Amino acid sequence: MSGVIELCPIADRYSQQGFYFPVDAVPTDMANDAARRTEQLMAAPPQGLKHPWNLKAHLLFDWAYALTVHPAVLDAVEAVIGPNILLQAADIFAKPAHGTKHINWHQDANYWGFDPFELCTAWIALTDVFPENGCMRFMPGTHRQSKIPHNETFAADSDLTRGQEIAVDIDETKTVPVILKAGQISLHHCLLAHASGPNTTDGPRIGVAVRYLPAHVRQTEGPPMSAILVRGEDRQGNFICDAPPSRELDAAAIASHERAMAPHAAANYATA
Ligand SMILES: O=C(O)CCC(=O)C(=O)O
Repeated sequence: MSGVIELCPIADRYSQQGFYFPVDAVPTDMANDAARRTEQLMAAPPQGLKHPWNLKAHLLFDWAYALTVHPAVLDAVEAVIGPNILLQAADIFAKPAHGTKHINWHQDANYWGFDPFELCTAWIALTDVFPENGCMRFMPGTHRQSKIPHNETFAADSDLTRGQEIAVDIDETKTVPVILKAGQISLHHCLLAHASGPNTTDGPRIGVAVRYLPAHVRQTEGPPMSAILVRGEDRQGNFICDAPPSRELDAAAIASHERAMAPHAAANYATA
């Protein structure tokens, strides 16, 4: 025995830097199909929903749920948060060609109260993503700080529900662009500072930010969140259970989306 402890490279880098990428996760044809469906939704959003279709989209669309439970995605998530995994949300972030929408520097956990802060986002690229089309950028190591104060700008061209942004300057020269091919994922910690710029290219930039929690995490503030056990066991039962959709936008799926989203509407879904 050498006495050297072998750390999993994903877990090791995630714990040092607060993120890991790229991981080859979802087959390209599955990513392409989900991108095509998202483009259709952008062109003709579903009518009659009480809450935004792109947030907690895994409750409305069976193809979105299928992405969140793909074994290669869950294997990568398990490497950083352990074997008992709850799916809290799958939020679709789609930037049309030549758009001004962008995302200011923020921490996901700004509005979330968790004990411990162990929520991990797997961001699934449905198109290739790179700086020109507004890929995410990460600030390494910021997950080691606690919450950083944020200002709320409510800017019309922000893709965050309250236009929130970190209230201190970020040294852009130290940031890392999250360049991914369609079907690859990045993982990031809920306290990691991250942002993304506008899409200046001729094609759309589309990804799904899937939020996973280890089952031992407790919610400590905010309206109640709900989740689905997607791997392992949930001995704590800390979250209300959501139901996965059996058919896209059927009555049960819409009811389940409404139940999960309603408590968060007053906060512009920032707490969802
Ligand atoms: O899709 C983006 O550009 C940003 C997504 C994001 O902020 C997140 O996943 O937390």
